[in-house]
Amino acid sequence: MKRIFSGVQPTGNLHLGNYLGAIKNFVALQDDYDCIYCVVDMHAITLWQDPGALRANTREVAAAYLAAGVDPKRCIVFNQSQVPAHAQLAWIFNCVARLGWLNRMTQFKDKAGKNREKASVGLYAYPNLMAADILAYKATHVPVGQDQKQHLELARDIAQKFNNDYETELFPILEPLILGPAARVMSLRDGAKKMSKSEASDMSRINMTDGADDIAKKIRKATSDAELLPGPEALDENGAVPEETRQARPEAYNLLGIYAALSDKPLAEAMTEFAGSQFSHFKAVLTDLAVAALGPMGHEMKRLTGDPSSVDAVLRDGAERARAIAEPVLREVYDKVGFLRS
Ligand code: AQP
Repeated sequence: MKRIFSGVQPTGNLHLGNYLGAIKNFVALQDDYDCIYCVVDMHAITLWQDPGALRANTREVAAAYLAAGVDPKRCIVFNQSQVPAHAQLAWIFNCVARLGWLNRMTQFKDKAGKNREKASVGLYAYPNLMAADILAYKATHVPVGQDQKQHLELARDIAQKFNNDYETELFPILEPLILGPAARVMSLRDGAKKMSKSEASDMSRINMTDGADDIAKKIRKATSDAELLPGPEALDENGAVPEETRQARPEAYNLLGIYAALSDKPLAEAMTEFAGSQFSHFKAVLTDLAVAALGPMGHEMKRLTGDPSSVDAVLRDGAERARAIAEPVLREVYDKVGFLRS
């Protein structure tokens, strides 16, 4: 069976973008793939994390996977730092990837901002660790949101360069799986920015643990425009929103995309439903849908995080199964590189 690897950083404020862009797809994919879902705690410390908060957030991401429907018996669910092969392989990839490749990564530029000189080396080398995460399991498919596409292309380049340099076919070719109409969920306050954990305003995102009142308030106050909602004739022949059309009304298309993803409908069908409607009517329907989808999951996440030993047991079991796959791959890599094994 083809293998999938994906992960979410335990950096707090898990939101609807993380759910629709990643976690919801994790659940759908577990029937057809051998799935490894990681809480990438080593990625999280590329920016400062309070140790106590990191522990709590690690359990919260694991709880989100489980509450969304990831089955820890069928899938491997674990946190990255419990499997040393990630860091070991990342070092080798630090020596394979080229500086020029990393210099092109837009996420580093965004996250380092103007203070580049003060950014951690880990933040810069983050894509190499991400390549190691995936390739330590020889995973072939990686479900991520649109924002991670550039990192995946880099991971593919690293795998190819390693294979060329060491004259091997050890690593497979990676395929991104960017799924559904909400591969990029935008901020509720500014349709030009992605919904993000680190955005200061909590009104910009719907958190996975938000209650009905907060969800309703955030959707009601979400930025909209003065026009009626567009119909499906705005879409191109593939049922997607042309970029210029989106840029003209980013908030409208963002909310329609969220509606389509939450209701498991193609965007064209969602747009047919609301063509010519007022935002106020659409927002009321969207609120009910979001509360119905997120409410039970938020409750289950809170129940699980209230019982940390049960979450830790899932992570421990997952880590053991992950090590059993990654360690032999790492041994193969070490042999290719020429590291002596006594
Ligand atoms: N807005 C989004 N729309 C769709 N998918 C998204 N993802 C994140 N934001 C959106 C997807 O969620 C997965 C986990 O992301 P991550 O936690 O590893 O890191 P991130 O992409 O940096 O997430 P955030 O929430 O935006 O955090 P900050 O604010 O720290 O940068 C990935 O599959 C990602 O595509």
